[in-house]
Amino acid sequence: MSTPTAYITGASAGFGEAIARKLAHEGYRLVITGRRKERLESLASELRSQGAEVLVRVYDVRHRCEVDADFDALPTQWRNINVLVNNAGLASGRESIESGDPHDWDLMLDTNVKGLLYVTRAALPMLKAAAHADIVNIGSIAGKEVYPGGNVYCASKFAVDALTKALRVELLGSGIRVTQIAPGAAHTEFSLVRYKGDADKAAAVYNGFEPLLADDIADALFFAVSRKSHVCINDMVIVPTAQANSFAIHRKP
Ligand code: NDP
Ligand code: 8X3
Repeated sequence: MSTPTAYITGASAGFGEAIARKLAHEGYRLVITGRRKERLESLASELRSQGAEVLVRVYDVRHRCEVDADFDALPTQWRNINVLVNNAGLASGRESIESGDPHDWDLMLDTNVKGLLYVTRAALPMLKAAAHADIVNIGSIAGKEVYPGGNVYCASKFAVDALTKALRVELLGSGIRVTQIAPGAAHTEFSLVRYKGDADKAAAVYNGFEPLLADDIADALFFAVSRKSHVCINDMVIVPTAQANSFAIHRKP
């Protein structure tokens, strides 16, 4: 069998970076994408030095023309994608709808929902051409239950949940498995981005309990994509032991 190829969006940090490391370690070729070129190049150099084949693509998932142009320009030897990981995403702000900033809403909906759609649409012909393929969408516990101040971010992740189910119906019979991983609180750059660089606010999110780490999600993703081809893991909701749902976290004083 030829070496499998994974295409990972948002690989310059957090889950995407950990997933790239895990899949490289497991022998995958990787296409890693994001907006921060230096970070992607540095990760690619590290993984190449360990023997992995890695291609870096730099674009913004919010811009459909950029996404389409980048997929059109993918070199022939990189078009045999077996695993698409739709991971690029963010939260921006945590205000009520009444006091929220519509720019934050646009950013979240354009990235988390429309970006995922643009990338999936562009990748589908390649996934369909593969003997075995997986689409793994990174949703969230926020896509299962809303929490105070979560409003638009939660809506964007409810949309990821719906789109995952829609794809599974549409791709039935194609052999493409569609999986959602819905993590709870995980210590990445997520909160730093949500609170716009306020490191104290970001750190406080993880006070008093042990959050998930990006590696926990990378391990779960590898478990899903490495099942026998007749087994599809539809949905994995993964939370820290100290978290019961999207708003109940047990914090030690
Ligand atoms: P990070 O902030 O650490 O990483 C986010 C990644 O997304 C970065 O690589 C970033 O790359 C990329 N990204 C963001 N916007 C864009 C864009 N417009 N175009 C291309 N790439 C983009 O956060 P996480 O790793 O935690 O987040 C990854 C996913 O996991 C997100 O979808 C998030 O909603 C979800 N999630 C996170 C949880 C958590 O608690 N951490 C829990 C549940 C779900 P760059 O800036 O270089 O473009
Ligand atoms: C990120 C997890 O609970 O902060 O999706 O929204 S949460």
